Amino acid sequence: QISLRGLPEIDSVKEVINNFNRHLHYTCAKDRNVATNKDFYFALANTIMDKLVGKWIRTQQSYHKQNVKRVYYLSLEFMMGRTLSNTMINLMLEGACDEALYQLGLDIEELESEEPDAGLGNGGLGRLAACFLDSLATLGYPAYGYGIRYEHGLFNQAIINCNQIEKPDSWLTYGNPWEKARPEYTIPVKFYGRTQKHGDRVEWVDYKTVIAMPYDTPIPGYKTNTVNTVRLWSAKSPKDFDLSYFNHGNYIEAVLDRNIAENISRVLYPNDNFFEGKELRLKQEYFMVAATLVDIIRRFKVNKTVIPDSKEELYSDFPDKVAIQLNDTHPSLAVPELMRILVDEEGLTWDLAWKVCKGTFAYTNHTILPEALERWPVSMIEHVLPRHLEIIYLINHFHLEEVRAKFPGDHEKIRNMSIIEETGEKRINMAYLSVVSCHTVNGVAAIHSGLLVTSLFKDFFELYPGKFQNKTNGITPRRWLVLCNPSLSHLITEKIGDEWPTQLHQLQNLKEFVNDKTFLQQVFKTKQENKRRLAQYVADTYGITLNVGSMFDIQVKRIHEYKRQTLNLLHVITLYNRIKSNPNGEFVPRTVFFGGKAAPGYQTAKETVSLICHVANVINNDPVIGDKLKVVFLTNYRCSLAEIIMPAADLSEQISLAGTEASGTGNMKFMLNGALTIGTLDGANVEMAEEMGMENIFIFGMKVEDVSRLWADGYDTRRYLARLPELQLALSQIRAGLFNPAEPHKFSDFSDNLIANDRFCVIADYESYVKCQEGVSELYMDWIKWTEKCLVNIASSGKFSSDRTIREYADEIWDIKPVHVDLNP
Ligand code: 26R
Repeated sequence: QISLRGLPEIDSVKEVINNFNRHLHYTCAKDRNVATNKDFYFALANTIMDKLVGKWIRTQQSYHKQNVKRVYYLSLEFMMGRTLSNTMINLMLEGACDEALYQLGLDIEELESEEPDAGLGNGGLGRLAACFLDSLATLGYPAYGYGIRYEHGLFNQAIINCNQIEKPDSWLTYGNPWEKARPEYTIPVKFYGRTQKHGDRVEWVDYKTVIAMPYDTPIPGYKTNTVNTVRLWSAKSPKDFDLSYFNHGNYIEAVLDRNIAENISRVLYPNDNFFEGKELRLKQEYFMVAATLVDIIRRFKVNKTVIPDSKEELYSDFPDKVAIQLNDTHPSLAVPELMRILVDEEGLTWDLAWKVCKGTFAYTNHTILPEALERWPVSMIEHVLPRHLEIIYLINHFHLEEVRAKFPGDHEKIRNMSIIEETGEKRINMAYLSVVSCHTVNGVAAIHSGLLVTSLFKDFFELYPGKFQNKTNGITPRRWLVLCNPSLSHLITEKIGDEWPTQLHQLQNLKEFVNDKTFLQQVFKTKQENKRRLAQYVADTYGITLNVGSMFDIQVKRIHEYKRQTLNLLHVITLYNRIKSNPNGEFVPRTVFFGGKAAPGYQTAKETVSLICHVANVINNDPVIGDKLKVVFLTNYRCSLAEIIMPAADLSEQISLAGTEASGTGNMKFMLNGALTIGTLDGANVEMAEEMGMENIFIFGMKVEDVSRLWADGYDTRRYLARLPELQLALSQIRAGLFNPAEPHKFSDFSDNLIANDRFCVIADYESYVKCQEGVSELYMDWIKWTEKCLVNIASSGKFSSDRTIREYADEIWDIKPVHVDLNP
């Protein structure tokens, strides 16, 4: 029998048991009488970690010996989720561990659930970084992730009286068995001060120093010897943090004050798609980038075998050995920082330093929402990073010379393309800085990359047409199918063999079974089992009993107006009203799930969460509704919860306004797990539809062109409302407080604002959405036809493996090759 879990050979089971007992005793210092599940988790985690280190060391040795070009993925966010089960799967230790824990009388799933998520990210961008690390290691690419070791990741969400409450996430409280501190590689990072000119050399003086301490986490590939590294920096106060205190003999004060410097890595900013120009955030970005570049240059120099005659010669092949990918503009200070190191510290000419930078950096854009673009006030950069401001001005100076040469006399264009914005408070446009400084700029889905060159970077596309590329996002099929959906994985493996987790296009081979009724039945049964698991979670967590026969209709993602959770909710209210006005009519039962965090400062998003919870309470407790309709808000949506949700979905909601969602990656996770999608022609939905065919997806609403036309012609929501009585009713019910009679005015403004200022065209797309949902319900009545389409969805999802994405980056942007790691060279 073919299995993905790895065979539980007797020797390896014994080894796991011995090491487990050893760690329980020596590492946890506990015996079986007093050990808790946490201890058992740590004993198992340490056992698994031991199995990694040999491969980890060998991999790093191979990169060094073969002196290969490396890629550095710089990101302010890595949303890794849990590590234990992923590591067991990638090392093929699952079978042995299952058996060992069984023999020890322990429940492995219970231990797995002791692990806190490493939630060092907000959403799509951070999770993408984590999927990329998995693919880079699986494909054997010499790669490093670099980021910040936030003491507190994304906040935990609680719902109290229908309102979101944020609680700090303290993922490190019990210690992190997956990381190794490297105090020997500590790096000083400078802030503040001023510059001093010595002829044409510039010196940065009177600065303050913070120490960056690296923590390494191994990233094992799936069934390979490759184990890469993600290195996260933690801020430490220098020993002589504030000399003035020590000098005044105020020893205690001086030691207490060390906390201030260490605040840099204290907490992840919880804004998703909203730029807030906070000084601490700027310091985080520079802290990460400065420490990382010292590390990269150190490793570059260590790999030099012949001592070069000059600095020019030393750095001439830097771009042949180093590729640096900027995950959005958040790490884009790496550009002026590398210029500063090369020019001020290494004494290279500006021109040569600039050539090195352009050959090294590439930039990925993840959003075109204007409020999300980083535009740092010049005054703040001047204060925190005085030398970098001068360098940015110089970069802009040479850039504008080029623009003038290309568009002589076009002053408007020159103003528009300046990296320095001069209207209002002077600001640095970090996206423009990145486009100018990088050799390649990419979007994350075809439609998004198209919009980059026709709108956000239109003028830059004229200047450098060859610079722009598309790299459609992907997800790792290991976590998002093998790990989270073992029963479906098993079913697939029985049909098409066990190579699909690394050759996801092979899922195409499932298409020959679309008419195999027994197989469809098995797929259907698997979905039912996964739905039962989610229903059990909902019963345990909220005491709500769900009808597993109902359609599980799910929207999980950050709460944002552009993602239009409100559109979904208006549909829910419409269904509610339809049942109420015709209680004995035919109705396809649905359970509508919402999940996602609202940024703590984003009022409208928080109101959306609240409204969803109020509507849920009313609907779930209305005896007329029964189990025809239920609404569940899944609190604290995160990686580990997504792993339960994705396999259990019938319908995936991907309903952003066309042109606003850069790609989406949740959409791909649902598709891979056999949900059907209702969505707009936005982000990667477009390519999903292409892969599966329009007959296998529910597409509704305006296209990008329609949206442009709507605004050009003047969008008036009242014209839509006038002919949509059901929408009018829903909005007036929200306005009048039908869902929250205790506080009837709570959502009046929410409702009024939607009508007065519908920036994301919820009202314009409502009719098309509701009609489309009727088609969904009709299809759901026929389980065979429904499951056929699910199967086509799964079979068509091969393109969305992050392995495909990473190969494209490697070949078309980074120019790096896989490295074979030999364990016994
Ligand atoms: C604080 C501010 C600067 C900020 C802005 C935007 C912080 C975080 C973000 C998150 C954005 C960039 C993000 O996550 N974008 C998402 O990237 C995913 C991966 O490419 C896409 O799938 C998704 O469509 C996009 O919204």
